[in-house]
Amino acid sequence: MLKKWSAAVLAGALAVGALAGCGGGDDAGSGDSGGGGGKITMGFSQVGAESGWRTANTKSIQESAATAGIDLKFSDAQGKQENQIKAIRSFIAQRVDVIAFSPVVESGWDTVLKEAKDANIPVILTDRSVDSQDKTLYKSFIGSDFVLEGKKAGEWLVKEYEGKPEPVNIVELQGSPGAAPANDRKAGFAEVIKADPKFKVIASQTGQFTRTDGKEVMEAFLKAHQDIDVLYAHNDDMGLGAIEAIEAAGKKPGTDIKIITVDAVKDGMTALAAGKINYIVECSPLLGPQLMDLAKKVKAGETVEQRVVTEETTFTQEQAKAALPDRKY
Ligand code: GYE
Repeated sequence: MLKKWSAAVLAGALAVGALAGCGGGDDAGSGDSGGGGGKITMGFSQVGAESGWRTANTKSIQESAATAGIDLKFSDAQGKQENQIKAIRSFIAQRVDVIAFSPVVESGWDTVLKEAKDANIPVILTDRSVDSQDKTLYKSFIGSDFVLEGKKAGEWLVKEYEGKPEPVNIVELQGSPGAAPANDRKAGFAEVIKADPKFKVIASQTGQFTRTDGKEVMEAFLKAHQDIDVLYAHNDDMGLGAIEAIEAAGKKPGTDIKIITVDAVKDGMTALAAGKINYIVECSPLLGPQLMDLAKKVKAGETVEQRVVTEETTFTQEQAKAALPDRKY
């Protein structure tokens, strides 16, 4: 039984090594790579490379690890929870000092997090959280308040249509199924708009947080519904894909169909400044520096806050024009 388990861990370790394509193989199997020398080793499992947000987030983590002198073992899960579980098991087998990851989906983490806890390896969640009831399974969660983001999107809409009694037909492009930002951005938005029955979500489907799917699903929405007033997309990339579909259908994005998105990456902000998007709720991907600080504190045995909420704002078209020249990502 034990043998079988070890073999599985080893297979996982090899798979992750191959996936990550980075160094660190020299200390594999040495027993305690994080022990001596004082240099912290962090195993990080990233969701994938689905969006501009994700690209900026990966860059932030890699750069800040280098700056902080932390040895980063980076693994890309390519959007699959099973890959993340394999990566985490491999990090445990390698005895890294800290494990950090951005969970692809919210549920199904208890077993592997328990394995990390039993191995005495602290876990820090970044960007997205898990729905585990046992909060001792991780030290901290640093990331945005996605429900609040959805609420901010809804609040803009309510203001925009204030005093106009006609029904407002909304289509929604959801993030990847089961992901915390998809669940929460939907919930926060729904909570705000339900106050007025004139707001009607006439179609809501996943666009997987990608441009390609955003475009495809919007094409289908446009074919099925002649009377779309508003698009609410859970990220910029899906909104940008949808803009292509709207233009191809001979409509004017931002005018014929109002568009609200979340993230505020450069491409989104450019479309906002150009009048093709109407409002963006910011979600910051620059989590690297805070994550490295947390890792150092956790390694030093200091107590850290269970929850660190990222500071964020919102952008109108005018604000986007002003902010664009200095936008870093
Ligand atoms: O909004 C989206 C990305 O988890 C906050 O994931 C992140 C989301 C982000 O793919 O663009």
